[in-house]
Formats: sequence, C-alpha cells, structure tokens
Amino acid sequence: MRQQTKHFINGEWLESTGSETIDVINPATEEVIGTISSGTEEDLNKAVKAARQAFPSFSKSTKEERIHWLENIVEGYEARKEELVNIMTDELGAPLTVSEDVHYQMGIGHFKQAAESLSTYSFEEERGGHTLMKESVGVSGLITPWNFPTNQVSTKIASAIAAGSPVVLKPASKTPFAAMILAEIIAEAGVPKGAFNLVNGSGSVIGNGISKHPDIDFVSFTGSGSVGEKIMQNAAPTIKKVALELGGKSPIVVLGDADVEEAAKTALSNIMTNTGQVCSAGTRVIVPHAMKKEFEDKIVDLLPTFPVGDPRKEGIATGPLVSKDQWDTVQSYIEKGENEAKMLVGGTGKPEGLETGYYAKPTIFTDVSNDAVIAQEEIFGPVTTIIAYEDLEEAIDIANDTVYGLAGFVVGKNPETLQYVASNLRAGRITVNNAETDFNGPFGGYKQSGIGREWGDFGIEEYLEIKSVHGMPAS
Ligand code: TAP
Repeated sequence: MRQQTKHFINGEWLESTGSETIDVINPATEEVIGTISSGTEEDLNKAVKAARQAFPSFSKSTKEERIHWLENIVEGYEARKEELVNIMTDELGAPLTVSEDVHYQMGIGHFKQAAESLSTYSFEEERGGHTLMKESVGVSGLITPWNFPTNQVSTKIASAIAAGSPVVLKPASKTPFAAMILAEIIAEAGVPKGAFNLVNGSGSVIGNGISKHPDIDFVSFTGSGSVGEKIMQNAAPTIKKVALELGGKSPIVVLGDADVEEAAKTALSNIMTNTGQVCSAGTRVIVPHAMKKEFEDKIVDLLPTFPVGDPRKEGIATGPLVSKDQWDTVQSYIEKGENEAKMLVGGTGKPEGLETGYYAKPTIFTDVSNDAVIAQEEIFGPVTTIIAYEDLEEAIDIANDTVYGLAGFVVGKNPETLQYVASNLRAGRITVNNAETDFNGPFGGYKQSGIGREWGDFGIEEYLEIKSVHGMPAS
C-alpha cells in the first residue's frame, strides 16, 4: 500500500493542510493500492506562490540550463523504468507490455524531444522593423487525465521547462503515482525549487482552483469536453490563456485499394490499445460498401489476436477499463448501440472468466449510421463502429461529420488518394498507413477537440508570450 499523502511544493514534499484522502484503485483487482491527499485551496495557494517566486529567475534561465535539466530528467526517468512501468500497470490496468512500449516510451519521448527542439529554437529574431522576443508565459497550471499517466504529464512539463514557465501540476486522482515518481525525478534533475510543484486532489477543488487562480497565467488541460468548457468559463474573468486537449471520435478511412487485413488490424489496435481509452482513437471505421462484408469477417477473425485479461499476465494485449464509472459508461453506450446498429461481436457485461476487475467485452457494431449516438459520442472503451460509403467524397463527408477533429487515419495504397484524403480531413493529426509517431509532430484538435497544440516546438510555443520590440538599440 502506498500512503503518499504529501504534495511537492517549493522543492519539498509537504503534508497537506487538510486531512481528507483519496483511494487509488487497481482496476484489475478492484483493490485499493494506495492513498493520496485530497489537497486544499491552501495547498494550492502555497504551490502557486512558490511558482510565482520561481518565475523571475526560471523565466530568465538559459537554453543550455533548460537542456541540461531536460537531459537529467531523461536520465532519471530511465533509471526508474521498472518502477514506472509497474505502477502504470497497477494504477491504470495497462498490460505490462503496453506500460513499457507505449506509456513509458511516450513519457520519455517528450523530454528527449523538448531538449532537441530547444537546441535549435530561437527565442529572439530580427524581423526588419522590429525585434521579436518569445518569453515565458508566466506560471502555468497543468491538469491531466488518467488515460496516459506519463505521456500527458510529460508533454506539458517538458514544454514548460523548455519555455521557462514554472508549473503547478494536478495529476488525475485515479492515476497519481506515476506523476509522483516523475516529481522525484524532476527534483533530482536539479530543476530549481518552485519551478515544478505538484498538488494532488480532486478536480472540483484543485482543478477548479487552478483554472480560476488569479496568479496563474496559463492553464493547459487535457480531459473531457465538459470539464474543458468549465475551465474556459473559469479562466474568462482573469483572461487567462487556455490550451485544451479534449476528446475525439476519429475516423479511419479505408480506401478501396486497401489491404483488408491491414485495415482490420488498424481498426482493432485503435480500440484495443489502452482498452480504447485514447483521445485520438479511430472509432469510426469508414469502409467501401464493396469491402464491407470482407472487412467485417476479417475484423471478427482478428479480434482474438488482442487477448483481454490480467495486465500482469504474459501475452495480454488489453486490460480492464480504469474504473467502475468508466465501465458503467461503456456499458451504457453498448446498450445504446444494440438499439442503433447491428452488433457483430461483444455486448454488455464482463468477458467470461474476468468477473473481478473492470473488464469490458470488445464490441464491434456494423451498419452504423454516422448520426447514431455510438458514432457521434466518445465512448472511451473497446468499442468501434463500421460505417459504409459509396464514393470517396462521401467517405470524407462522413469522416468530417462530427463535432470533433482531433485525429484521422487513412489506410490504402494509391499515393494521390492517400494525400487527397489526408488533406481533406478536418483534424489536427492524420496518420497514413500506421506511420510511426514523430514526437516533434504537433498534437491537438480542430473544432471541439480543443484549442492549441502540444508536443515538440509547437508545444513549447504554448508556454510562450510574443513581444515585438520596435527601435531596439543595437548592442
Ligand atoms: P475529466 O473529468 O475531464 O478529468 C480530467 C482531469 O480534470 C482530471 O485531473 C480531473 O481531476 C480534472 N477535473 C475534473 N473536474 C474538474 C473541474 N471542474 N475543474 C478542473 N479540473 C477538473 O475526465 P474523466 O472523468 O476522468 O473522464 C470522463 C470522460 O472524459 C471519459 O469517459 C472520456 O470520454 C473523457 N476523457 C478524455 C480524455 C482525453 S485525453 N481527451 C482523457 C480522459 C477522459 P480528477 O481526476 O481528480 O477528478
């Protein structure tokens, strides 16, 4: 049992000023694995004060100092690999291989990328009539979700350090322990005291407090659209800069010349990796009418290649959902889907033999209309929808007929058609034929998927203000 009831404030682990705690549950066993503090406004105020005090010197730190801190974090992160991998399996329910190959790698990728981007980044530029300066945005408040415990936290912290912005982080209370290990790594990396602070607690107290705080200049939030909306409202009275990375209902456009097996694998990995709890997951598979039957048979055939089960067991691809609430939400969408479309496989309830743990049955619906609830709302579970199209223009219309625009996928062969579809999808990140992730590629959404971009140089720019100086004397 982890009893980690302290917050990291001004370079020290401090007891909370309140006595309330939050239990952290292992979703595979339904057992409590630890306790954190439910922080108070007083805790938050202390952290914001520390960040404000750190601002003058941290914002003026040199590029070399920031690269040095980022590289030290990479070293510390590597040294604690086993611990990070294990805790993410316990608090999130990710299979060990997913914790290592996806979560661990994504976390470290952002720190490496930030150091690399910084090495060629220019904070000052002569532009003819003026000098352009890019300066730290001020104190940043970071609010993160549970679905990628290191990735979501690392992309924000790495960019903030690169930009010289002191931060106050509130990790998701369902998965706080990976972030607490990261706090220890950051402290040991020599990052100045007060530049990184972590306050645990509920969204309603600490998250809400961050988005309203008059001494926080910028809020970077990742999570649900409904909380994103509240954050914008809370930030409005102080005209706070806000970046939001919200949900998605991303399309996978399968072209007529696609390899059916490749397309089916793509569709499955989108809902089975991280148990479908991925904001950018492709969950509307848009296939040509002529291919539909073959595609349906293939996806059902390949489903057993993603075994669901105990995340600590070898060979398991997909673990439980993160919580009972998330399980209930997914069940209610599957119930809705049963009335809206044809279910090929899956259904409500738990898979056989997995009665303990928040396991859901991978569920595939076909003959789905794009205006069905299951095709329009983010389910955040191992559920997908197959939608048929007649011609490419219809496929693109269906793909873009959503309030979201976080990601899109295209599978096929003809280069011109792939380019045409990629350039016509209204979304912030398009992946063609399962291309590898580039950590310098901006990540963020069009439409209701959010505001702003994370990752790489665009991610750093979120934490910068722009100043134009006219008549700067030559030095
Ligand atoms: P959210 O409620 O959006 O939680 C995300 C983060 O915001 C957590 O740190 C949460 O704190 C905090 N938060 C909650 N209420 C807040 C408030 N009023 N002000 C400021 N911060 C607040 O997500 P969830 O409940 O964990 O999941 C609900 C649904 O959101 C999911 O089913 C899924 O559809 C979507 N979701 C999307 C994403 C991404 S990456 N787009 C990630 C997770 C979930 P606590 O955790 O301590 O409550």
